Amino acid sequence: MIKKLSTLLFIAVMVFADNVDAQIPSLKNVFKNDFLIGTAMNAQQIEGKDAAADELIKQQFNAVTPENCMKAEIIQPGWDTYNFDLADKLVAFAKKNNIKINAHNLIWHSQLPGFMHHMQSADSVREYFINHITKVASRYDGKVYSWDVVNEALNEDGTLRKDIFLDKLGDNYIVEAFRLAQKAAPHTKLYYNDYNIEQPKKRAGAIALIKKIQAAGVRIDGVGIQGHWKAGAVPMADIEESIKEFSALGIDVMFTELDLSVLPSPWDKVTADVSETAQGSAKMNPYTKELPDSMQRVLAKSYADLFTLFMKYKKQIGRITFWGVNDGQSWLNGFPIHGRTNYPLLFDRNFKPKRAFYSVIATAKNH
Ligand code: 9MR
Repeated sequence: MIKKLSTLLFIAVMVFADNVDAQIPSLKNVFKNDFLIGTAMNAQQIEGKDAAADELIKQQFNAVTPENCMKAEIIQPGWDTYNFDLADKLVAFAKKNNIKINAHNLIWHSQLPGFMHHMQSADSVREYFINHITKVASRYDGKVYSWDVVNEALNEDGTLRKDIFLDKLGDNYIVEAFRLAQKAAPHTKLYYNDYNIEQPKKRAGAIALIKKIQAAGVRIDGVGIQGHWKAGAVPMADIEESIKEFSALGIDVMFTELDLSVLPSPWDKVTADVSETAQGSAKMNPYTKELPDSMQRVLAKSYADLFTLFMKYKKQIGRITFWGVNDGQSWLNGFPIHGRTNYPLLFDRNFKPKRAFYSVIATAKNH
């Protein structure tokens, strides 16, 4: 019996070792005195159907953000009909493994429930807005560490995005979202989250927004700079300036969806607006077999530069979250062109650490 058990254990260890190497350094450990290190979790991983990813998450990360399962279309699929199944599983996984959850998100113009799409009445939008925030935020108060209360509310020029909430509720809706979240989730940190807010105009818009929330006497604890950038072209000076300016507002700064695309962009702009897609071509998908060493180096250098900067401002930075566990699981394989092979993260498609992983580790004090 004991022999049988030890054989089984041996096989299990071999299978595990095949995917996740227990010997590699751990991001969460090497940065434990600096900031939280997070990853996004998809449904498979939350359901426990991706054992290798789950092992790597436990080994490397002390923060997780649900990639999709707490978004409105999933958590409230029908009017006043909620589905907390996956979100509750995530809470259980995180509790068991001592991981902090950044819940994502309460108010966002995208991935709204179907019933919102043609909603005309301002009263109905208001009812949805109040009920959704109150119900979802209060359920997870004390169970999640933080909420992205409002996500991506700004245009590139810093003005407010013309979405259903602005249209029906007016330009105070963001302050109201934070006020409702503060009431429903008194033990949860409350954040504003967006992409490109390191860019000067959009950053100025975000600062004005945060000041407006603060001036209303409403709590906002932090700002999330998403960090969807390009390897070899990371806007370092803008990022540094943003850390300074946002932290001067007395709030935490987070990098919340970090990934560095290595593929050519069909446009001359950087965006994470999922409504923008483009046509594919072989030229646009140059590394279908593997990422050449020259590009691995570019990626590693960009990550090293970023983490060197993050370490410089570790007092101001609360968390760095990567948007996915391994390259094969990144949204960037499908955006802005479907079916490409991208390599934006620290772990390859077999969960093996890349050169970029070691370049990040090397920036830590205790590696
Ligand atoms: O990674 C997410 C992807 O699985 C979804 O299909 C997509 C749909 O909107 O959302 C992605 O995550 C986004 C995040 O929630 C907000 N910032 C931009 C992210 C990448 O699109």
